[in-house]
Amino acid sequence: MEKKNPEDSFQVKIDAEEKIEPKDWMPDEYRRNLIRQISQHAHSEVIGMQPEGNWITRAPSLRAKAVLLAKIQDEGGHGLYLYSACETLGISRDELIEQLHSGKAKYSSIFNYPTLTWADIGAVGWLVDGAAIVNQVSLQRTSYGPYSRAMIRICKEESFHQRQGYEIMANMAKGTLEQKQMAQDALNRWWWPSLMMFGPHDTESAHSAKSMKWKIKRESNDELRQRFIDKTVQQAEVIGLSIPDPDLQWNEQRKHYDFGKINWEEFTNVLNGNGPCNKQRMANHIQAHQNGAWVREAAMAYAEKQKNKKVPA
Ligand code: FAQ
Repeated sequence: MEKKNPEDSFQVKIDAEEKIEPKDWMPDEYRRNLIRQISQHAHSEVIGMQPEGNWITRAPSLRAKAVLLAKIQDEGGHGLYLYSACETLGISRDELIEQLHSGKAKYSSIFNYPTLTWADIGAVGWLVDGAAIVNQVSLQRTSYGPYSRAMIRICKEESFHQRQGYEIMANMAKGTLEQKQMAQDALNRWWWPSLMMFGPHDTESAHSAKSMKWKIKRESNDELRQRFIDKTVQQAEVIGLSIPDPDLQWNEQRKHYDFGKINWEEFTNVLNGNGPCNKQRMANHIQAHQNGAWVREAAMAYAEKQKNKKVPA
């Protein structure tokens, strides 16, 4: 009988919706593409703690502070699940961090924008977590087992994050005129960068074809972006805020909102390290990593000691 080549058998498994596990054979390019995407995702979760961390000490109430703290800790936890999933592909945590610090690995463009007022914390939760959920619900069905399982757990926590942000926006929108203006201003500044989180249009997306074939990604950048817009426009209406897009219009034929042009020049500029906060975000991460060296060394020394301990007969 003619032997199937491993690429074909791999694709048969993918098409049959079987999960690929760490010890299974996989094409090198599948492995590389996953490492790229999962590590970018992990770095995003961890760098994403910075714009929110900026407001812990200035949260307007004890309740708001406790909720924000819990949310930021969740993001750190998401980073850890994702780094662990990525390590199952044969790359070490040190290499992943090195790739982030050298600029070889990206993190989401959205975290290079500043959080100027408390309303920005609302906008981050509502829009950034809202966009992240749309993307991650879809990724729960990704073909790589450890990534898929991490996503299922992460999605449970993200929906609380989105509500935390929407509650802040809803309260500010029904507050004083000044508070409502702050909420609108935050929406104006975070709307377009949130749409950029979904990546370039499908026709420009370098990795989509392969990632869709291998079911790393289950829906395209444009499909997910459209779903986010359709959901969010209605949420804005409910709290009386307006989406800053004069071209936004319900299209009865498509049963979707049409929307204006995204500024891809701004997106490229941020990806190239020239967004408002890129340098600050990276400098903070490098410094925190260096400051934590003694903790890593102590943990490794303890693990080594435990390994060498004689087991009593
Ligand atoms: N920012 O060919 P594609 C969160 C890059 S988690 C930066 O379309 P792909 C939670 C892309 O890497 C947010 N770079 O790429 C939270 C590639 O460059 P490369 C993160 C971007 O991978 C909330 C190039 O452009 N979520 O927010 C971006 O097929 C609040 C060509 O693009 C994930 O990472 C971007 N926005 O599709 C935490 C989800 N878009 O690598 C704290 C998982 C594209 O060749 C507070 N990732 N690029 O150098 C994905 O679903 C995909 O990777 C996409 C991009 C959809 C992001």
